[in-house]
Amino acid sequence: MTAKSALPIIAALTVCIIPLLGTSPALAQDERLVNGTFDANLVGWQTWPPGQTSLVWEGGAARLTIHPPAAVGWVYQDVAIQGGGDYAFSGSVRKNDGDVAAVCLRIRWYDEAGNLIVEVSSPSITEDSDQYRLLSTGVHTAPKRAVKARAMGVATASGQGSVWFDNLSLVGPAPQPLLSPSPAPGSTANPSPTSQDASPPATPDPGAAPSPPLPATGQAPWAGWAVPYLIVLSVLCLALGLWVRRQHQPPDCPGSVLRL
Ligand SMILES: [Ca+2]
Repeated sequence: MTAKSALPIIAALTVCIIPLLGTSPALAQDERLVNGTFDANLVGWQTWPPGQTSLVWEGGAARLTIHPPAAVGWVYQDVAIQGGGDYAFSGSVRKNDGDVAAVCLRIRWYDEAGNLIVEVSSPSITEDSDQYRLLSTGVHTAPKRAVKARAMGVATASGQGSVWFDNLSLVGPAPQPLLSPSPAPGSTANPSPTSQDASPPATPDPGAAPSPPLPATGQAPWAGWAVPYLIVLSVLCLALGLWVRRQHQPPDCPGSVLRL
């Protein structure tokens, strides 16, 4: 193979390999709340109890007011979470109202049936100040059977009182899609030699283009198809190079030996 004919192959490999090397898995940790910074509105947030709490957007923050006879109220947002994942809830709180006794942040974990499993809270702020102060629950592991978290800013009041929240953030993993059930330990100690895969692949759609196999945990996402793909591409480019070379060669003399 001459250097000239090898150029298309080198170019093709470069074009294919560089994007593959740039492939990286998505980060597992992410912000789970919507509009926790209250930049322009209160979208995504609700209050409890209805009729005895109100929420007003005020200067890029959320002002929660508790109205008697309620003595406790909260602003909250529900989000889907991954059971067993680690989550941290934090935010800035401004408590400068003598009718508000205390304010804190809280996570409540719920199971698939909507039952409250357990809750965790940050320390409480009880002293008044005109400044925003940071509160955090710290990192907590969601119960294994939890599917939903309720991120709450909670205040207790002795009259009608207001408290302000901003930069609320619940950081943790997104819920993972359900995987096919794995066989019970010991049930497939001696798998049948005729069975190559316990979980048959999904029925292929004859009109759909073939998709690359899903990567296993810890395996590069392109490892399954990159090598055969590059081999086929290399063969095609080699054939193209030979064909171009042949087009620019004088015809072989009768009786000459075919040279590659
Ligand atoms: Ca804000």
